[in-house]
Amino acid sequence: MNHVLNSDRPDKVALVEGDNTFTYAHIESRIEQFASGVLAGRRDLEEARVAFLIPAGVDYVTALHGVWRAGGIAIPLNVAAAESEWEHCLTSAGVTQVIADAQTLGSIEGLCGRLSIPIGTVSDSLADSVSPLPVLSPTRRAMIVFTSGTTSKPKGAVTTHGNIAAQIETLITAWEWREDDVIPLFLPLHHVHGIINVLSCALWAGATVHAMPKLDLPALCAQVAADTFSVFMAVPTIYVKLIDHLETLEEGEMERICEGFANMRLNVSGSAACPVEVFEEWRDLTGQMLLERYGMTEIGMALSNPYRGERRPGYVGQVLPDVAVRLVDEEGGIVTEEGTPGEIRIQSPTVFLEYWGNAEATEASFAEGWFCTGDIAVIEDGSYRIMGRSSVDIIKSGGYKLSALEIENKLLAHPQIAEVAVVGIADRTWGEAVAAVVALKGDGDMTLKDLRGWCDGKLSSYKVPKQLRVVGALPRNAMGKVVKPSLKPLFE
Ligand code: MCA
Ligand code: AMP
Repeated sequence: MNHVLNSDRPDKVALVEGDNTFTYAHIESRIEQFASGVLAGRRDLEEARVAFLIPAGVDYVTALHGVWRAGGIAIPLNVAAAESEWEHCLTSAGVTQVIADAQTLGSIEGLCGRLSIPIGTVSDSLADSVSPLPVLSPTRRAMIVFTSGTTSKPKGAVTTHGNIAAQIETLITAWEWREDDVIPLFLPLHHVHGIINVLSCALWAGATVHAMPKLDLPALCAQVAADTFSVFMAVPTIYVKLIDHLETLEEGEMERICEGFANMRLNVSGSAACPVEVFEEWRDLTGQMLLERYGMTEIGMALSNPYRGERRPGYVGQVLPDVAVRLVDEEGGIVTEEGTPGEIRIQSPTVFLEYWGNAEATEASFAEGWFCTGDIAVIEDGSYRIMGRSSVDIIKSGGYKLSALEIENKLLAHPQIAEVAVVGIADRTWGEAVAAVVALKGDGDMTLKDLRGWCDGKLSSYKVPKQLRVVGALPRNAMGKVVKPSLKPLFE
């Protein structure tokens, strides 16, 4: 169970990081050294929480797998988060050790000092000799991924080794992952999309991952044009950015890049709805029919268009292997007819164990043993279509799930803000863009620039409002609750 790194061909390149390549055998031995180092004489970390702040690359893989092998719970953190966001993750999960890299160490070591959490790099923890590593059952906790939701602070979703294996296996089967696959990894590695769908599936299959610390479109496209990759996975925003980028290039270069995409065996879109226009523009440019799928941090992937078969634009396809899906209507009845909407509920070995330290939230998220996603869908001609979410307080921007409540709570600390409501407004690039409506104390004014400047360092930059409207008072219903749908027209 703890060997999710392929061991069939040790000499094969597992990871490319800049000019460096790392074989499976090399990574395996580094993981064992690191696991032995963090164990520091103990036999098992016994689910101690080890957080890490490392961009995509060999150190990330070493830390993730090393913590798993040592019996710890791995907590990948957002390398670009604000300090208060890291603090919430470290304290709420009771983190006992932080691993950073040369670049990130400086930004988090002050916080770790204040919280008395030991911090070091991967190299600091590589043991000279390998000690016996614990044998882990699939029911053991393996990872915590922080996810925003309908609460103001992100919750830590805990997956077991068994959950992770099931999340990987269903995709290996459905998308026919192969040892000769090569995939670029530019997605953030504190979310399931990057961690499971790209990195873990590739390393399980014995494929090769090109790790990129961030999305660099020209560099990525040059590699695509050179036919480096066979599989490509991204959020819809990245396809929009690619389409825009391609349109700026001279014809020959654009054609070479489009040809590179055309030659791949698979292009996947997910984490947010892929607009039909994006599907069509991508098909017209590259000939690729994007495979759109649906998932969530708590469940891995659940629905997917087929690898072989019709991929319908605007639909997320059918149920993945070993996953059970039901739709439940507002009265709690199971939907039995096509065309009737209901909330997506999931039962599957891929479904997470719990929210860390939050039994109440865990219990509230299940009904009769089924995980309640909060997403509303309908089946039409055998294919699921996502219609929206049951909560107005969740915003999907560029694939990130953001909590309007979390952003509102931060903005309320602004000395001039009396009332605030945050909503997601339709945006071609981001899917939804964060927009704030504020009522001010006194008769001052506020510009978007002022507000964004004030947010700097207090929130991850992608959560900072992109639009602002100042009003006299927020519209409220008889219960005193802000009527959020009535705010969206302010931005039209
Ligand atoms: C960057 N910016 C954003 C976002 N990303 N604004 C809103 N929403 C965003 N998602 C802003 C920055 O704050 C910055 O603003 C400016 O854009 C440039 O930032 P930069 O980092 O250079 O942008 P980028 O590299 O072009 O990033 C865009 C991105 C990134 C590559 C699309 O957002 C991304 O990697 N998104 C994927 C997220 C993801 O993997 N989600 C999976 C979770 P300023 O200039 O003002 O500072 S969902 C999941 O895991 C489930 C299981 C699933 O189904 O997959
Ligand atoms: P996260 O909680 O960050 O893992 O994001 C999961 C959420 O992203 C889901 O609950 C959906 O709301 C949304 N999502 C993921 N994939 C899709 C998709 N293909 N279409 C529409 N929404 C999606």
